Amino acid sequence: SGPARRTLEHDSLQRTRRRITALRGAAAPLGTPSDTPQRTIFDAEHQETLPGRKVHSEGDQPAQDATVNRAHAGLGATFELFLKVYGRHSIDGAGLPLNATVHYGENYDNAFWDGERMVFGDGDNDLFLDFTIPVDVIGHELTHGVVQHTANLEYYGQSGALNESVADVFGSLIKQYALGQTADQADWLIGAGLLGPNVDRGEALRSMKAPGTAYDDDILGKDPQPATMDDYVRTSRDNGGVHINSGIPNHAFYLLATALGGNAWERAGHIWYDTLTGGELASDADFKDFARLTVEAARARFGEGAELEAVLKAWSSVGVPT
Ligand code: ASN
Ligand code: ZN
Repeated sequence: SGPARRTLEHDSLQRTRRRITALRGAAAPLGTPSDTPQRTIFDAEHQETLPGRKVHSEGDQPAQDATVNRAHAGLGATFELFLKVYGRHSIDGAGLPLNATVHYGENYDNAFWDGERMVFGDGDNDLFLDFTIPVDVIGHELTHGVVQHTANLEYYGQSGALNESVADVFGSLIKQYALGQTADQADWLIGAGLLGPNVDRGEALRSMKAPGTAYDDDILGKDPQPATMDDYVRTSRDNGGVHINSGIPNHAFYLLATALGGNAWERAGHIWYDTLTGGELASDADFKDFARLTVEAARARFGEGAELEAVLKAWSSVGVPT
């Protein structure tokens, strides 16, 4: 007995602990969420019943179904951006498992976040193709989950357009991060590759660079998005134009990111992320409230400098006061 023996026992205990740790894999301190996603993909088999049949779990071999694999990969790309760039563990910041349902409905021309999961239609192959094709659309839907767990922006009017815009901003950043594109290299389109053969004068669902120009077609008509407050659309349709007036904050982000240059997810993305998660953004915030908070976020993170100047200029260019 004595000190020598205690040391031996201690060393042996440490070795055992190290072995257990090695066997278990990543040793996260208690309470720290995992740095890897927990993804599950369900198949609605063309019904509109959720969640559908479980067809793929984390760690499984790739599926036979390319749609399932795209959903799995897109959730992974989104998880990675939020974790590696912003230090956020999944949708709720605490490692929430990510669930997605594919093949929802018959010829279903949309994708959505239902409060608990991402849901993707196959499209009708005429207007739209499979909604898992564009990674920015997957990122958009998952970001609706992040918004729900943070500012919880009400899905109506300007707060709803901000909810939509934040989903587009991070959707686009996920694509840019995955492709390693700088702000100048990015296409700033949402849903490129999604439009079917019948939308012959369109390239995407929305353009952050040039809102109002993503498509111009006999069937869908003209992309109704404004780029500035001069063209703000007052409507009761679309929850008060949430997918329409989102063009304005979308364009402000585009102007900021391209003015700063480099990787948009770094400085511009951080300012938006801080605004969304900083605890000051009210659920009924309007464009002006959001813009003011981006100014404060830029100042808090980067001080009085180029970032702050660029944020002020971006909002002023789209006609939103700060
Ligand atoms: N794809 C749309 C969206 O995520 C669905 C909707 O209108 N909520 O915004
Ligand atoms: Zn949306």
